Amino acid sequence: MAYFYNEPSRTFSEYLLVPNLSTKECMPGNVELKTPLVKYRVGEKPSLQLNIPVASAIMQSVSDNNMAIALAKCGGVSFVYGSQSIENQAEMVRKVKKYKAGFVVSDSNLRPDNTLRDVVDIKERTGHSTIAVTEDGTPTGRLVGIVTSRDYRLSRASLDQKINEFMTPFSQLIYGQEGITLKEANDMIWEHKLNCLPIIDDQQKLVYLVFRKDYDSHKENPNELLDGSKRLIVGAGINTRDYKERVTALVDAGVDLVCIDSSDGYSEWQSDTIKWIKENFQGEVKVGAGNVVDREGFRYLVAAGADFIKVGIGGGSICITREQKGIGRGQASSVIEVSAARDEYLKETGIYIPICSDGGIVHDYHIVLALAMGADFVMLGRYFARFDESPTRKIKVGGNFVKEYWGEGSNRARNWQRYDMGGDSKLGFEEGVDSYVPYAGKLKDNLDTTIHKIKSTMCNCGALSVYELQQKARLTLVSATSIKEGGAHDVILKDKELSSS
Ligand code: RVP
Repeated sequence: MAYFYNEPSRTFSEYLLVPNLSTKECMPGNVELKTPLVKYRVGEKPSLQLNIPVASAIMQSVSDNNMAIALAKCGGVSFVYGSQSIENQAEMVRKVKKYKAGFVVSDSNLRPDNTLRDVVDIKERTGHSTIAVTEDGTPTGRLVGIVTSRDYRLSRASLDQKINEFMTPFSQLIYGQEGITLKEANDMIWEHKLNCLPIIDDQQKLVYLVFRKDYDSHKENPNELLDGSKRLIVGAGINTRDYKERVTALVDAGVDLVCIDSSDGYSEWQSDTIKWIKENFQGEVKVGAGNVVDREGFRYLVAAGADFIKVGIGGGSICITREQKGIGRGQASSVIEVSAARDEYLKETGIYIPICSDGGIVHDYHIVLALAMGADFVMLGRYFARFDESPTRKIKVGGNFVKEYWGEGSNRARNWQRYDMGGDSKLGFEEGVDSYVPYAGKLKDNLDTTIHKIKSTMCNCGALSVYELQQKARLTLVSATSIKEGGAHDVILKDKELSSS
């Protein structure tokens, strides 16, 4: 007879934290959010840790090089999406590893024979008003000039005017030579009253741009997640098909860790993939695996050698796997069972395997719940898709700004490897939707608030670290009535009253 679980499958919103004594030390400023990212033996230090317990999802609409840079600057990690060519993905990883705070690879580039119309278009697309003019229009081509809004007046000029007629030509530019330090670049910016300093190599090829504002922002990121060579840490998604070529290229590009991206990770394909990576790249790259939702799945992937385990099936905001296939499990139940399996494994072996709760974070407090239930960090898609740094378009719908957000199992992403069971690919079906999420501005502004909320809740629980929270938290199930009364209730909200009058 089939096995039946005694408990229903539960999600985060069905739980609340019961406060513990908050001692006077319990202030958000004293809370430490450092958390392990990969397995380690107790008594030793994990070789990779996060400074804040968040990762961005392995998705086309979430994690590219820009997201990875923005999130690592705040102390978290991105997994650059794997549903693209190996070359493109490796290039994105390379850009993150090459990134030097304050030194930006120019993302708005044109050729001298382009027109003012192209300038207007690119400005609209990227929101940036400094355009590098290179011979071939690439970010690293030979620099021939710069265009900023000071160089043209839209009201006067013809849109067909060629860039070389109005740009500031190279002969009149102040520039820095490759190898210059950020301090030296900044001194030049101040001395010459510049907004932007191009950095070129000895063949006059553009390498970076340094902006006046970036120097200040560097000082604002004390949590930056850096490797031993002070480069930002970055992850990448892989699949169980082309992993040999993909992992080789990603390691060459400098990736710190990879994660097998699959909706159901309890499979022999994942085991083979992990073993191959361990045999060929031991010591060079760490590998996470998943997703699983129970003890058996956890133990299977750990036995294969996984460095962390990702938990969750069907809980993602854009995910319709449960509807389409009837598989999955409530995210809270999954995290609770897998964390217990991790603790059991720790007792047996002295080895700690970090757990990532992936998908289904609707409110900021769900992150604290996931950590309290035993997760070491969480992975979010919808949350990050809303920000300027996500790779999708920002558009206006019904008077409001939104960003696009689509699932890896949607027809738009066509990431069939993530759902692949080795069957007839012509019979594939969607497991994700294409959607919009409300636009929310800059990543850092939002994440700072979220982190502050997490720390505040931890203080209520009397916990000054993730580990302490995991040990001390007291969780209670909430009744349906109690959920209803959890929000504002029995009052007339002012904005509702106004909108109906
Ligand atoms: P969310 O944060 O709730 O938006 O969930 C993001 C997670 O959803 C991803 O990390 C991934 O595990 C899952 N996902 C991505 N695509 C799809 C799909 O198309 N079904 N699901």
